[in-house]
Amino acid sequence: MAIRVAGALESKPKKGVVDPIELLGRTILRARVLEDKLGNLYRAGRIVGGVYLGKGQEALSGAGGLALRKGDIFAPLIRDMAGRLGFGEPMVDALRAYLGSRLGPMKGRDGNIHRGDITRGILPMISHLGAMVSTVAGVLVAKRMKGEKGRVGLTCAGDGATSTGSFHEGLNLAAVEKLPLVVVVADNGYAYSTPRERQFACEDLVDRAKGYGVEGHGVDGTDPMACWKVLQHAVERAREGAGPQLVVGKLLRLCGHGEHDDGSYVEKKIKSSERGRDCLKVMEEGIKKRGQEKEWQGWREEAQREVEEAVAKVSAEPVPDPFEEDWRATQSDGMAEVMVAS
Ligand SMILES: Cc1ncc(C[n+]2csc(CCOP(=O)(O)OP(=O)(O)O)c2C)c(N)n1
Ligand SMILES: [Mg+2]
Repeated sequence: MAIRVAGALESKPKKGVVDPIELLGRTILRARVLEDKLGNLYRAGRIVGGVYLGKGQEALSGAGGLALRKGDIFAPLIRDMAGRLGFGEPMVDALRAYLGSRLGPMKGRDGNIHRGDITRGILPMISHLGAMVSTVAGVLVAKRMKGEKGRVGLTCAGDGATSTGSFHEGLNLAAVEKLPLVVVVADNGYAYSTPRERQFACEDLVDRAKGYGVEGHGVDGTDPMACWKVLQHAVERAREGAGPQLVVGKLLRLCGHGEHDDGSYVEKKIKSSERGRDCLKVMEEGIKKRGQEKEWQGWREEAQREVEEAVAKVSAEPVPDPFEEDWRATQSDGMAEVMVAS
C-alpha cells in the first residue's frame, strides 16, 4: 500500500504554467528567513514565551500547505511555518502573534504557535501531540453533516505524536468514516530528546497505514519535489473520496526542540546521514542546476525585505491593555459567532 516517490528538480519552467519549483522554493525561503528572524528576536529578548522552529522541515510542511485550496482545513503544528505560508497565512499574522500585537489573529493574547484563523480555515493548535488529528476529523464529520463536499482537512504530526491516544483515535475514526483527512508525519527521529527507537518498535511509521486501513505514502522529507509530488497526490486522493492518507516524511529537525534547546543529544551520525540534509540547500542546488541562480537570489532578497517590513510594521502596533482586556483568547465578542458561522 505504501509508495515511495523520488523527485526531480531539473525540469525547466514553462511559460504561462505555474511552476511548482518556484512556488515551493519561495515558500521554503520565506519560512526560513522569517524563522531565522524569529530566532534572533527571541535571543534579543523581544519575544515573550518560547520560539519553536521548523528548520529542515520546510519542504514537507510547505508542500502540504500548497497542496490545499481555499475552503480546505489546515491544522498546522509548531514546525509548520512553511505550511502556513503556503496555505496563505499572511506573514504579518505570524509576527503579530510572536510580538503580541493586539491586531493579530489571537489579539496579542497567545504567545506564538497556538494561533489560528477560523475564517481562513486555519485551526489554532491545541497541542503538538496528536490532538489535531481528532480535531480535524471532527471538523470533517461536521462538514459532511452540513452537506459540504470536496473539502480536505490536513494536519501534521511528529513521530512522537504518533504514539499518543489522540492520534490513534482520530486516525481510526477517520478511517472508519472514510474522511478526506491527510495526516503528514514529519518523522525527524526525535520527540524532544527521545530517539525513535525509544518511541515505537516498528521500522517505518508508514507501515502503520495498513493497520489503520488507510493509504500510506513514504517520502524523503529533505527532497522538495518528492514532497511536492506526494502531497499533491495524497490531497487529490483524499479529495476524490479515497479516505484518509498517511504521509510520512523522513528528515531531521535542524535546530533544537525550541530556541531554548541546543539539540546536543542528536547523534552526529544522524546529522551527517541522508536525513540530515537541509531541504533549503537541496532546493538551492536544484535551482542553480536549472540556471535560475539569479532568480533564487532575488527571491531571497524579496523574502528578507518582506520580513523586515513586517517586523517594523508590527513593532509599531499596540499590545493588549490589561485594564481593558477580559483575557479570554477565543471567546471574546464576535469570535464564537465566527466559529459557528464557518
Ligand atoms: C501531553 C504532552 N506532553 C508533553 C508535551 C511537551 N512536548 C511538546 S512537543 C514534544 C515532543 C514532540 O515530538 P514529536 O511529536 O516527534 O514532534 P517534534 O517536536 O519532533 O516536531 C513534547 C514532549 C506536550 N506538549 N504535551
Ligand atoms: Mg519528532
